[in-house]
Amino acid sequence: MNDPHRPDRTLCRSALQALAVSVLVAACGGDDNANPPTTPAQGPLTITQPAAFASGLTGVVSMQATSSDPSIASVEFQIDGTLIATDATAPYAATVDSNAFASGQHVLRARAIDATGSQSAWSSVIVQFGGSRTQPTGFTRNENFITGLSDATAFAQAPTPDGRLFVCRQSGEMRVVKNGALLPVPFMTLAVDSSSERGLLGVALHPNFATNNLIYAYYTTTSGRTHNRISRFTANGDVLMAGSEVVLVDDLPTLSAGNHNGGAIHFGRDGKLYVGVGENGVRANAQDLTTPLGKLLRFNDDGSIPGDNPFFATQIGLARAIWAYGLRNPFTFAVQPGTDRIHINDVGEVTWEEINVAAKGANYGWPNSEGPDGVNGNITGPLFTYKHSAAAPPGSGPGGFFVGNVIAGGTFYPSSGPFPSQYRGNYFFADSGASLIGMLDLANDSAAYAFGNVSGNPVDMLVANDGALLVLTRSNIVRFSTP
Ligand SMILES: [Ca+2]
Repeated sequence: MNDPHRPDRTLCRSALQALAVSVLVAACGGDDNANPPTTPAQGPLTITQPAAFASGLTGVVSMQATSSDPSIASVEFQIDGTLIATDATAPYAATVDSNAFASGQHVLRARAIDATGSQSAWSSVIVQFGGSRTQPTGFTRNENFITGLSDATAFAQAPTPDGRLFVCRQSGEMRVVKNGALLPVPFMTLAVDSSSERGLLGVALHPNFATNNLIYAYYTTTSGRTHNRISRFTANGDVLMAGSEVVLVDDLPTLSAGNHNGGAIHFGRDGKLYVGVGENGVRANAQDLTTPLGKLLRFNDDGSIPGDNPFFATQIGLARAIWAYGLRNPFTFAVQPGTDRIHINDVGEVTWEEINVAAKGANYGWPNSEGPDGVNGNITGPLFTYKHSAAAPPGSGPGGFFVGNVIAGGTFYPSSGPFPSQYRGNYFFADSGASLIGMLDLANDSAAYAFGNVSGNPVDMLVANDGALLVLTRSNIVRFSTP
């Protein structure tokens, strides 16, 4: 019987004979159906300590790397893409204080540098820090930055010096946070159907809000029939200018199920309004290009549909607004400041949560694909995906040690700001059920690191005008700042 694994075993045996490096025993695995290598060997350098997928590490963590390459001049050690130390003397070693980092997943890397300055590839291990740290050292987490909300769903910040926050409550109120205080008088109170996952679900401020005072909202109305609607409002100071609602999109389909409404809305760098819409509990909607359900939509700021949308020429009605499809419940997405990059957080069913890179006309696969499963044909797989349950061994699967069940919140940290350089330019995401904040290192193959956690259930995130990371939970706004 043909054994597809035989070539690998042969390679492993010869490698063992040639190098006698004990760590390769684990890398080769004990049987033909072994788990992935527990110690990846990349280039001439191998991290021998800690072991890959080591979990519950606390205190000072020792790192060691070995190599049979005599030309090595020094070895550089990193945690989460940041230099820890350089060691010029074998055995190559460094230490990192796990207490300086949030509990959860971190990535340790090492590479060799020879006398000519030439560098090896990074060797890396994924590990999990234990303990109970809720944010990295040097950061402050204020869980009570804003309290007194309930059933919050989304928020946006005015791009003006006052930095007012507009916060949606599912039950229809939009509230204003001004000078660090929740104003008692709502900006407006919309008549909504807030049963199940319906309600006031999204808010965006016009790019020229500072001069035109235009605010956009996505909410479930029962006007005529039960459906989601996108309207534009005009602010008069901290409250709605009476009678200023202009309904821009009123032909989203009549809802059947109460769940999977999506609801996130944001302006792209192109000045277009992007809208995440769930498949409303009907899986087939996501692949059906005749319905706007299960899609990322794209509109002009007046609610009309841009002629350069990918299906404008082939669809009719609201289906012409489709920008990307194959989504289940894109409850949150985020636009990178200064670029066209958009990350869509698609809430999974029972197995995977995923972050997708938005692209014109792309199909993210639902319901034929979820997370890394079933990605084939024209399906665009996720940038990052994590599971609802731990892999075996924990940390070894896609998503590493990240385990959650509702991705809800994402934001790009700008390329400048008070956060240290290793945090800038990265993508932060939140899981509502696991109450965790993760960070994708976009400069390092989108490796994921634990950033922090919160007590409540996140539903949205943004980077405030002052460079702090704000996490909206159902009841509070949590502020992560430096120091
Ligand atoms: Ca997908």
